[in-house]
Amino acid sequence: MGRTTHRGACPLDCPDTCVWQLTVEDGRAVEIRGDADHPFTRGALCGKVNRYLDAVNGPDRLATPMLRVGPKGAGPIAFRPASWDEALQRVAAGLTASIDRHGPESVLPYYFAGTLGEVQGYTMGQRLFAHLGASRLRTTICTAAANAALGSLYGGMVGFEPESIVEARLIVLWGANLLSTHLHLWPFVQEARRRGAYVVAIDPLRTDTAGRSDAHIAPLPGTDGALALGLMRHLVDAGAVDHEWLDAHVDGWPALAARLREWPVERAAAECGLDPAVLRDLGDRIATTRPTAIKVGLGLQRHAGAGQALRAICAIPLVTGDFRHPGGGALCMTTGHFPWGDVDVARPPDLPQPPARQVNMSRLAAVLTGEADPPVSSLVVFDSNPAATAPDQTRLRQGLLRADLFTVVLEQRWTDTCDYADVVLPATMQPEHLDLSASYGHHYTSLNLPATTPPGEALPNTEIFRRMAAALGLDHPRLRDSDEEIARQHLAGGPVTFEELAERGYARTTGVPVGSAPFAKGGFPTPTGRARLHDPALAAQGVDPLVGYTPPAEKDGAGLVLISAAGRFFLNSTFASLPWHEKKMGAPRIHLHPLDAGARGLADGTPVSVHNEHGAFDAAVAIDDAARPGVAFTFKAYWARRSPGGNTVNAVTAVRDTDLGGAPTFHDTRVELTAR
Ligand SMILES: Nc1nc2c(c(=O)[nH]1)N[C@H]1C(S)=C(S)[C@@H](COP(=O)(O)OP(=O)(O)OC[C@H]3O[C@@H](n4cnc5c(=O)[nH]c(N)nc54)[C@H](O)[C@@H]3O)O[C@H]1N2
Ligand SMILES: Nc1nc2c(c(=O)[nH]1)N[C@H]1C(S)=C(S)[C@@H](COP(=O)(O)OP(=O)(O)OC[C@H]3O[C@@H](n4cnc5c(=O)[nH]c(N)nc54)[C@H](O)[C@@H]3O)O[C@H]1N2
Ligand code: SF4
Ligand SMILES: [Mo]
Repeated sequence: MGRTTHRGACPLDCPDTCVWQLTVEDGRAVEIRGDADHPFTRGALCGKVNRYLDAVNGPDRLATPMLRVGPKGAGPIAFRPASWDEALQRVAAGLTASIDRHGPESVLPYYFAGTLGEVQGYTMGQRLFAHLGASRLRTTICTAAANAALGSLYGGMVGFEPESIVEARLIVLWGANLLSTHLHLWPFVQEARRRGAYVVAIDPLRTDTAGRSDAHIAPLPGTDGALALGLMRHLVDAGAVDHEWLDAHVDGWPALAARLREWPVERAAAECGLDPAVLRDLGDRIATTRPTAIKVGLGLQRHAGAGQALRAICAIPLVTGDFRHPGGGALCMTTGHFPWGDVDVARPPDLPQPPARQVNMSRLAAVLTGEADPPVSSLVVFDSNPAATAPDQTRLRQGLLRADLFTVVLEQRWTDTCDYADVVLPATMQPEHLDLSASYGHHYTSLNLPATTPPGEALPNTEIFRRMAAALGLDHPRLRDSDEEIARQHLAGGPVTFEELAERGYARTTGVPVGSAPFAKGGFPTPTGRARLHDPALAAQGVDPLVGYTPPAEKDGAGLVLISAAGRFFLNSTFASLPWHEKKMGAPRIHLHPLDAGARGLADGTPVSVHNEHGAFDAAVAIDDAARPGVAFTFKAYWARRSPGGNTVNAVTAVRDTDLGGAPTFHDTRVELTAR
């Protein structure tokens, strides 16, 4: 067959959505490189995806369906291989038994962003389960607080155009560790610096990104709302409010201005554990620098007060009028700029869908252990590994071990979650299937066409759900659409055709040009086009309608605050079982400031149990002054089955909703340590 090169897109849950060049020999991928033409990829992938072919060609790829024949939780030894026919019969029988016993809402699909693609991501799964009348999943695990906050403030997940950050003169990286999690934005930040920009990182930890910024401010975790209020108060005192722009494009300023009278800089600084001079200095810079760009990370929202924090941070540029300028304003994610509403494709209006309850994915541990009525008695997991990534792991495991729970897992390799399955179905990886990828960090869409042969009998998610529908006796045409048809449905009415994407690989699809200021003249995607500092609709949800501050739930708790941030060589729990990636990350460690280690008599390398009322996990102490005193950190999404003690950091995280959006509060966690 010879050697061919194929353009494809990285499917991982990362804002960069890189385009790659894949070299294929005899149906097998042999080389992967970043596409040199793509304006955001610029010829380089990240370290972890440079080794993506370890995952694609790994000897541990699932190649046949597997049926459980032994106890739950025992791992692959409790399974035997089966044909697709037998496996699908078992799935149909399991789901049907559940429906007969407790009704269709007893079936819960559980999925997230293992692949971000519009086709393999969730479309066919959502169609099948919505048609069945299964419980609807609220996909809250990552960005729900930010979605709700920005949906209220700006009318959607929109912000400044990211490549235009080169125009900014002050860049605030607010809880955003670009060097680990948004690598391809960093060169644009560096370009801005060459043009004279000053870069400030706001993060309780001195991350690599913070260490390489011009200044680093380390507030107490979960206090960003107070910090933002204090900064806005300083802007008022400094006479830096852009009244003309505010009056023209924003609702609610008089009410917020009144609230800011209660937030002198000293109060805000005390709440954040900062010297007031630090706030004043940043406030002065913001007051006098146009354009200022505030790049807001995702991790900072994993606190009880996330909704108010995101609203308050993203209110700052409304007060300064920064959206007037290219590269000015705030940006969390770019998703709201894309012209396609996924909803009609994932849940087509012509497909009958009985009304069904919603289930919050972040509450899975509670849902499986009694919170749901009728109970969830069937769980179908795809594109996700909740046994490693969902909060309250010990309770979740009790739920997954329930004898009366029927669990199906679609996976590429044997994860923690597979241990608790009744049926494991082998899924394809990106080089083997068709997908269409928008982005949450830039403005391009890319098409990924199959280029290699999948291992054994692995199938795309879409095909697995098409066959599952048939096995359940469902034959609506929307449950039979091909992958290409689904991609075309997503593209319908948009600015680029399937053929154009097949030819060029990617296209800019938002209608927002590089170097533009999309909200210079307002036009926010709210019904009135005005941004909302005060949003009466929130009051109906029991939420403060005015931008404000919700303190951390664990504010007065004992012990250390524990942040479990993104690790550079894993992507959530993806890659965490591959030898190269695992070696790069090292065994689980808990990083402590020297003062906190000293106070506990712990030396570097001491094995400890990290524990609280929810559970415990094992790690080795790393003495590290990158941690703020009182704040410890580790990395998220190691696998439990590969961790010492068999638990991960999620054994100490709680099932608890944020103030807005029903998102989880992973970093709003207190722990104590005991030497083992
Ligand atoms: N290499 C790699 N890249 C990834 C991921 C990965 O696992 N690995 N995960 C992907 C996913 S799913 C996501 S959602 C994104 C996450 O992308 P980021 O938001 O950049 O990542 P996090 O590490 O979760 O959090 C960012 C920073 O927020 C800080 N932080 C925590 N609490 C607070 C707080 O209260 N205030 C402030 N100001 N900062 C705080 C953390 O210390 C951390 O340095 O990255 C994506 N990219
Ligand atoms: N303690 C702590 N926990 C966290 C976080 C934190 O900051 N701290 N962050 C949270 C965040 S931001 C997120 S987004 C979640 C993510 O948590 P998850 O959604 O569980 O993400 P991953 O761990 O990457 O698991 C994705 C799985 O999907 C599989 N997969 C990929 N593509 C496909 C496909 O095409 N078909 C099928 N069937 N499977 C596929 C991969 O093999 C992988 O096992 O974790 C959360 N968990
Ligand atoms: S994980 Fe992110 S940075 Fe790495 S290749 Fe994929 S899209 Fe690019
Ligand atoms: Mo995420």
